[in-house]
Amino acid sequence: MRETLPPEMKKRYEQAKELLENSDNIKIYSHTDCDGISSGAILTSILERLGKRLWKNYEIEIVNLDVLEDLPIEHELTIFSDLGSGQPVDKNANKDSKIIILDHHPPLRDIDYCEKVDYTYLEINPIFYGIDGSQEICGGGLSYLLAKEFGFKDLSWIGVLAAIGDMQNSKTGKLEGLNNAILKDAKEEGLVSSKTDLSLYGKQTRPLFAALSYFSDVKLPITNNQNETIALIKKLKIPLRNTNDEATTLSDLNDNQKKLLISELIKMISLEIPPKYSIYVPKLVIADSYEFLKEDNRTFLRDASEFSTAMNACVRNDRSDVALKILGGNRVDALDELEIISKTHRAYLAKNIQSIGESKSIIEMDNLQYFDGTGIRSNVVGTIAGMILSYGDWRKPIIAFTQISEENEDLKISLRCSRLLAYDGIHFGEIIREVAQSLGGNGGGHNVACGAYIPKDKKDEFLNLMNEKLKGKLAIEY
Ligand SMILES: [Mn+2]
Repeated sequence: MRETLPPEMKKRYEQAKELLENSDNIKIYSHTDCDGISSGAILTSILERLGKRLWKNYEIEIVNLDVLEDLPIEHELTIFSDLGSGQPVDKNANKDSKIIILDHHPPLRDIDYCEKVDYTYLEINPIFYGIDGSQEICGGGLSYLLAKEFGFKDLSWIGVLAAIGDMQNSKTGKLEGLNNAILKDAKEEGLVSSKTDLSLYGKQTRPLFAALSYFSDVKLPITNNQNETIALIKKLKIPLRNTNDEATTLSDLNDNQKKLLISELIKMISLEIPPKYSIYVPKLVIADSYEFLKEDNRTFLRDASEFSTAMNACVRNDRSDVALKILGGNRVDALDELEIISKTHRAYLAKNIQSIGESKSIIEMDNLQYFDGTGIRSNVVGTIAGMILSYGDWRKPIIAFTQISEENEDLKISLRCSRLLAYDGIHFGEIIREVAQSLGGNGGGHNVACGAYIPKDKKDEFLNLMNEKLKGKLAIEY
């Protein structure tokens, strides 16, 4: 995988730099997720540093994809980041419009489209150059590369955060290609460190016994059972409290203790899985982890995964303003607000997970399982599905549905699955897109986490079609 920009792509960055320098009235649209908010933060930092704010002449809006359908193009320069390639965003452009798109999603228009229109249209998308937009670079990375044109290499850490938030490392357990080049910049700047680590969520802030209990790619005796995780920790002679008498977190462990835990987990997993999955087991427990060196230890801003969760909590609770402040380095009030948002968010998730997990409302079909998430906000139903997986059967994907919004009764579908299924080659994002489109909806996403929108009366048909499509693809009997 290449770590430098193809010359043609680099040329477009030089053009983008010029457009930014020469425009005064600028609008940024970015996507409502960690990657989108990260790109937005990088772009605003660039504009701030160019002095664009002095005349209050740029604004940023963090939006869902559906607002892009009929957007007026009113500013001198409009920048779309982490979105735009897949939507008709230039529909209302006129000959004076200038548009920049920095997106890593599959493009609707081809690489030469800019030559066919009479306005300035500059689309930078890695897919045009054979670079994989799902694991080599994301929206935040693309925005960082623009910052780098200006010499702002200190923004590289946000590119790393974006990549982790976008799960760009999910296939191999580490950042690769252009993402790795960005990581190198961040290391050179002394902002990020990375190491091979035990792959558990909550390294800095979750007690180890809790972090272990959330393991759900395979149902283990420790899954959702903190008595078992505590017994395991004691068995390995790892102290439950650290030297400061706080609950031990993964970040407190030394290499030897991590090794013990890794080999114990590998043993436990191997007992539970069909042989064909054996080769993937190490990838379930070992992955690179990334730390932000300017953040305090034992805070959720120190570890890239935990930081990305906090950013998602903001955007999903309509508080992208707080996320932008945090990323822009304005921590004074924003940190308190972030704390409250994260807490409320966690409580909302926990309440829903408990009621679904305990009411045994997961319904089994031959090749999938699902639950009715009616009442759950559509922008968190995926997160909840991922957490509910540990109460169901890890051999099958789990599907949840809920109403899109109060005004829109159509259904938002989310699918989550064990990483083992994805490693085994099933791309659920593609399957769900196909099925949703055949029912007049749309969908897509990653192989382990994806979603769709379908008409409200198509639920049963959707489930039956998915069930049918997955026939023979899963290792259910062994
Ligand atoms: Mn993205």
